[in-house]
Amino acid sequence: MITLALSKGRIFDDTQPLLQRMGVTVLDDPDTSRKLILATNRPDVRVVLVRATDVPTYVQYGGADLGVVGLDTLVEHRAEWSQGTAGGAAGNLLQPLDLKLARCRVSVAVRSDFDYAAAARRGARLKVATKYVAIAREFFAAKGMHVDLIKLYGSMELAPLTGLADAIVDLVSTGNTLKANGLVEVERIMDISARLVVNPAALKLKRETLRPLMDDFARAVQAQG
Ligand code: PRT
Ligand code: MG
Repeated sequence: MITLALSKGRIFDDTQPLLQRMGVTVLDDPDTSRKLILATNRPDVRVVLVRATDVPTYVQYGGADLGVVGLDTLVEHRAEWSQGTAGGAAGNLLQPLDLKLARCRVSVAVRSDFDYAAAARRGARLKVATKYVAIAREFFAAKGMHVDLIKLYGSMELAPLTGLADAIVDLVSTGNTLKANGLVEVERIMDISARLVVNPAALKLKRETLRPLMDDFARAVQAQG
């Protein structure tokens, strides 16, 4: 049995056309079913639904053989892991494939009335709220900017509006959310897309079924253009 970890919402939805092209159909609808383990039309392939931030953990520990996760989440996971805060000992993650879906970017945004460029020139110490502490730390360190990072788990856009922070580091895709909240994008940190991650031990033990499935993913990505 091959277990594929997906998160509900964007990642699950965007992965479906890819799976369809591979001839894999998920038989339950995660929006109406309460099941966390979903069968597919292939008796040897099943899907498990986990939180987006838990996908790397599931795959790393072998709770799933492979998974789909945003590069943002993967980079943060790796940083926590190397700092030893993710706990435990498990195999590494193979990241064999850019699935080119759920695309967005990690950016710095501020209130439209905040002069970010001037603050940066002055060497002002900025308060930055984000879910992406590792990505933000690395980015501002490379720029030589001093920042106080404030970890949030959601609704980052609210932080500059309430005075919690001067800036946020968050995902942007259309930019509509920033606009609706009177924020502007001032720096683009990295481009993001979903990645297929694989458990290396599973690749050894289940090579005969897992390798062809990975090849199917690669072909489906190429076909999607
Ligand atoms: O929701 P939960 O806390 O369970 O987890 P999650 O928020 O990590 O999951 P989810 O499903 O929201 O996102 C999963 C992955 O989708 C992310 O890790 C990204 O790799 C990818 N992705 C692609 C996005 C977006 N685009 C995106 N636009 N994830 C989130 N957004 C949010 C963004 O945070 C902001 O609030 O959408 C808003 C901005 O969108 P625009 O179009 O208004 O700019
Ligand atoms: Mg979300």
